[in-house]
Amino acid sequence: MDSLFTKIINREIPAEIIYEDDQVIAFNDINPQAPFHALIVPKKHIATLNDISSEDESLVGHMIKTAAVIAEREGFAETGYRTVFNCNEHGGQTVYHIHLHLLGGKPMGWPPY
Ligand code: IU
Repeated sequence: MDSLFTKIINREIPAEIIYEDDQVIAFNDINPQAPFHALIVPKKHIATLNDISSEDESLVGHMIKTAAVIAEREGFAETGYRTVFNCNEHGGQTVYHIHLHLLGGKPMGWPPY
C-alpha cells in the first residue's frame, strides 16, 4: 500500500509543495513546530533509516543538500536551523516513509525532549 507521502508525491492528497526535483519533494508540515517547518521526502519509498541501502546513500545526501538549499532560499541559512530524521517508535517516527524535518525561523532548544 502506498505511504501517505507517496500519495502526496502522486498528488492524490494535497500538500503545500515548496520544492520538487526528480529525486525528492519538499512540503510544509501540517503541524509546524517552528515558524518554518518542512519535510524533505525521497520519491523512492524507504520505510525507515534502517532500510537505507548502500545504493541510497547519494539520495540521502541529496535530501540533506536540499534542506540546505531551502534554508538558503528561506533566508535562515546563516542564523541556523535544525534538521531531524526520526526513526521508529523511540525516535518519534509516525510516517513510515523516510523524511528529513527542516525547522527554522527561531532558536531551537537542545536536547529535543
Ligand atoms: P515523524 O518524524 O514521522 O513523526 O513526522 C511526520 C510528520 O509528518 C509530522 O511532523 C506531521 O505533522 C507530518 N505530516 C504532514 O505534514 N502531513 C500529513 O498529512 C501527515 C503528517 I498524517
